Amino acid sequence: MIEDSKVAVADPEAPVNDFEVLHAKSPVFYPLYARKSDLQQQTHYCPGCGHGIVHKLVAEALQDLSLQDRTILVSPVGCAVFAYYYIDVGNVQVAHGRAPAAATGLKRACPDQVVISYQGDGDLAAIGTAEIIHAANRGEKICVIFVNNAIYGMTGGQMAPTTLVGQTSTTSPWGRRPANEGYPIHMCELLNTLEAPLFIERVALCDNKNIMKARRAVRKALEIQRDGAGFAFVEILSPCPTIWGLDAVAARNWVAEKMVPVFPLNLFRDRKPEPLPNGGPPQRSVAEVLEIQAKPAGQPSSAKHASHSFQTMTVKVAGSGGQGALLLGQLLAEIGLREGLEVSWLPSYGPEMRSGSAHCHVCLSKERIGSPLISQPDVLIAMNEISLRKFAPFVAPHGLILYNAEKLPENFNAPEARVACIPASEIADKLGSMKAANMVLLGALLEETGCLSAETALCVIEQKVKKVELLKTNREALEAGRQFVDTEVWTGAESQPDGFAE
Ligand SMILES: Cc1ncc(C[n+]2csc(CCOP(=O)(O)OP(=O)(O)O)c2C)c(N)n1
Ligand code: SF4
Repeated sequence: MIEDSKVAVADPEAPVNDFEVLHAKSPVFYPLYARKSDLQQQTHYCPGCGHGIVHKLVAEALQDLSLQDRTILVSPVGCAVFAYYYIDVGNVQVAHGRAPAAATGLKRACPDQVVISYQGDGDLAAIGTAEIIHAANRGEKICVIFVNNAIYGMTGGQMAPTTLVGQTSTTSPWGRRPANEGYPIHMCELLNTLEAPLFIERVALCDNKNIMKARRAVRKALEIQRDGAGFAFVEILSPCPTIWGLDAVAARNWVAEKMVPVFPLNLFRDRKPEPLPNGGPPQRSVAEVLEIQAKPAGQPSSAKHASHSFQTMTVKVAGSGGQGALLLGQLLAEIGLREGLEVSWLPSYGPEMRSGSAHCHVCLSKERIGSPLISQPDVLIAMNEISLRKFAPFVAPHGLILYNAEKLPENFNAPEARVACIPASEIADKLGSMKAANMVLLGALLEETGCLSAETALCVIEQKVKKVELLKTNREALEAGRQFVDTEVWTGAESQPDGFAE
């Protein structure tokens, strides 16, 4: 545990500022740890665990380099899973082994941030082997802190890729035998065969001198990130007294005596970044990459969004495979993108190629979108009865449901949302193709909510559909959906004369 240590003065009643602070917990740590209400002064790590020391080295380096406000820490699955309770930076906790991939995405999306991937050996060298190798090979501008304690700590001591030959574990109770379990994997040496990494060092938490070396290595790796230079990897041999069945001191000694001979300490690489030809790959806007015309940059956001009455609008489109629910969502997102909105589209479908269930989440927003997952959509477009029954209860109160049928099914308990029935499949069939039912529903949505412009929708459809005949049907279907909303009597759970509840 990391605690303030202070030198006491003679008068115990003296005000706090009479104490001389010799060494205090880094302000990069939260003052209190909110993980458990009764344990706010201490971490969850076992006494003598290396993770606490590594956290301290990272926090102090971030403080000294003034990086706290521009750092994102990606924490792993493993004993360090709760790092976000302790280190007060941007925090993301990711699935087992995926930290380098998540760190890649974060760094590319937020190039000004310093991104740290913090991982144990089970996480990094077993489940995440592919992620770390490819992130290193691409030379991602991230710092990887690899805490190697030769065992899976969190799961109670199963064998890790780094477990020593002869070392017992719950899954190798006879001791690791190379003929059966292979040899320990040396991650630094492995990564050192790649071209791109700039910095690779192995250090150990076996005594104070080596902890100081570890401190320098962590600092160096973070300086490389501060300068936006490239990939840095620090492997830290670290004690796990609990699983090793040793006390804290004996565990430190075990690092020096058993681990270091197998994993020699070394500065494998410390390179300067090489200038990229022509300054590196071109950075192009999303609109440019997708070959769609975006609004001119620099337009004030109020003008840019003048035509959108909402701040954020979320839509779930659901149906069975082949009905075009996912395509409808994609079109909505693309129309929004063309109109200068932030958009996301997240599909979800079953294993069947056709006739399985399929749905997608679409978010249209004037602000950056935190998560593409939508639990309470403003609008549900239900293309069949199963989707209606499944998702209607989750629609936001006073939201809107567009249902692909002439009337609601029997025994349907309508939620607090407005419900409108549109026989989209029938309308589309009369126009020549049932497949255009999604266009009918798109037209109905645009007309009813005014969320996006029908003109932009037409442009998108014209760009997507190359066959003249199909294009004609899709155009007509879009228009038919709009007309239906305008002219037909709607049926709905709480219908007003126009088919919608107030
Ligand atoms: C996707 C997934 N796979 C496996 C697990 C089980 N699991 C949780 S922690 C862990 C081991 C992590 O060990 P290590 O990376 O060595 O970190 P340590 O706990 O030793 O710091 C495993 C296998 C999990 N929770 N989730
Ligand atoms: S089990 Fe090992 S790695 Fe996990 S907190 Fe305890 S000492 Fe640390």
